[in-house]
Amino acid sequence: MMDQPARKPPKRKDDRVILQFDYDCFYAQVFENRNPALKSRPVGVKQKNILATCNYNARKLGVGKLMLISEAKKRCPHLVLIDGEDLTPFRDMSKVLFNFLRSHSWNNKAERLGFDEVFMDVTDIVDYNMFCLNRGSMADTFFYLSNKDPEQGFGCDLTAVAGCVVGPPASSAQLEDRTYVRLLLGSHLAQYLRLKMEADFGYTSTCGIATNKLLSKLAGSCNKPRNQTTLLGLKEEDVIEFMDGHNTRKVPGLGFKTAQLLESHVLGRHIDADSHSFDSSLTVRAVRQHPSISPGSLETLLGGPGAERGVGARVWSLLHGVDHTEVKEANDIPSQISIEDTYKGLETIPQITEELHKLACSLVRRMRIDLLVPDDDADSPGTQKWIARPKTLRRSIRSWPTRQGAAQSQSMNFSRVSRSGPLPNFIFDLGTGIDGIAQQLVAEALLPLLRRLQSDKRHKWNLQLLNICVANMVAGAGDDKTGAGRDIAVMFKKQDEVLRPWKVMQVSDDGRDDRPGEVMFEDSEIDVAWDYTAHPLCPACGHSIPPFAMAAHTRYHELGE
Ligand code: DGT
Ligand code: MG
Repeated sequence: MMDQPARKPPKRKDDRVILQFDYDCFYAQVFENRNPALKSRPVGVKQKNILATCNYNARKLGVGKLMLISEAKKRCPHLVLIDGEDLTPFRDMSKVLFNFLRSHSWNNKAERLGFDEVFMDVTDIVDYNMFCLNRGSMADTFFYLSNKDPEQGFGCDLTAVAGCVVGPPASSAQLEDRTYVRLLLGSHLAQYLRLKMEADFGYTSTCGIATNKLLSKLAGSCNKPRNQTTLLGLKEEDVIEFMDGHNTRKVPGLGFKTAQLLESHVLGRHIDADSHSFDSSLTVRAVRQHPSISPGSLETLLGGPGAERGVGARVWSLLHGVDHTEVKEANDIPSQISIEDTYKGLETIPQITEELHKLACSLVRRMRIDLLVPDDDADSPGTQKWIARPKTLRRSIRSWPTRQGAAQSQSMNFSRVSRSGPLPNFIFDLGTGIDGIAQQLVAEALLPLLRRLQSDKRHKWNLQLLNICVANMVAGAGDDKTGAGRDIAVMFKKQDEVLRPWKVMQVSDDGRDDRPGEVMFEDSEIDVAWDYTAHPLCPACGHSIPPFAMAAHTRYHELGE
């Protein structure tokens, strides 16, 4: 007799509550919030020749995400198309909404995936509220949002789960079931956060509430948009039933390639690796129940060179709705913030000064978005503090030789050349406007660095690219001594992992990347002494301006800045 493969169901763990938020048609909502008149019209966000997304008015008319523009226009001639090539507004809004959600976390387990998806492990908040719960007055309950301040929270009716439910209907007897009470509380917290996000920022979202990341993501997509779904998977068979109905292609964590191999194996025929359009009807049930599928056989099927270890057991678990992965702790300190633009050839210092000023404004804006958080210890509300301070300022250029300057440019690398220096402290001054800081940065730091690359004042530039970048982040440096000494290298690594799919997407879909390109010549350390030579002061603003930049600076004031 042949050995039956070990097909024991994996071990479950149901003591967590995980929320998965996904903003509805995210890019489209960013534009709708800028221009509310768009909310009643079909809107598509265009990147190259495809729709990155479209709003739900457009979806009702047959337009879909990632559709070719030509096809979308055919289906909906009145579609309002907006260019979404510049990811800055999406990144900025993603950050704002993430910070809002994260500010409600107690354990800091709030993980951002891409721009529009956030997982939160709210087990601690829910357990605290379960502990405080008065089962005699479920209809009139107070949900505590803080374990220190009993006034922070909201009233809710706990006689029913908030929003939609998948799984068997609830009954009052389930109040004895801790998993049920946790999910019940989780659903009300999710609803509170969704409605508050809508009221405060104007963004609708969809949320899934379940006992692990996989299930919360799948539950969330059951009812879209502007809705939420709780998976009441209290018994093993409830979870299995929920999973079984899903198409293998839709199971997060399985991946396209794995789903394909499973299909080929179960259906007994080869599925073309390129058939992205192949719409499988193969369900999780069909794979799970197939007699030859077991953790061991999955390991053989999916393992091999380059495959992760234990892939068989992991996939076996996913097929059963079991996912022990933790929600990562929030940490959004980027390793660097880099802004750049390309040009047809900047030739004069006034031109360069003007462009540097624009880049400096963007840089300061990005620093304030990415590195400022509300300061809860401050006396006045609305005060913000820096979670990290970059220590280094790097400026890179790419320059082509001019005919006139060909001889000098022998020494000027044609690829990127960088110079670094310490980042001046005034950049952290929150009392000065972005524009003022940018101006000072150009005059006192960026132009002097540029001069170091070319000492001949009559030199004619032909700049193709300017990049300014702040790096060498020190967490909580400066006023917040407690943050010092944390291992931020590890935190950066984590952050990179979280955002990796996006980085790839940004590069491949947009041909753009946040990170500066390869630097051919890089200062190995900060070796550039700052040129603090006293410069004449501008009569209008009092800033010290190098003589050669004074004309551009004066023009700047004339423009009414
Ligand atoms: P939803 O969640 O179905 O209401 O719609 P979205 O638009 O929020 O779609 P989602 O959650 O899959 O992705 C969030 C944003 O990310 C979306 O607004 C556009 C962008 N995005 C997602 N996938 C792709 C992609 O494959 N290519 C491009 N260019 N952008 C994408
Ligand atoms: Mg979305």
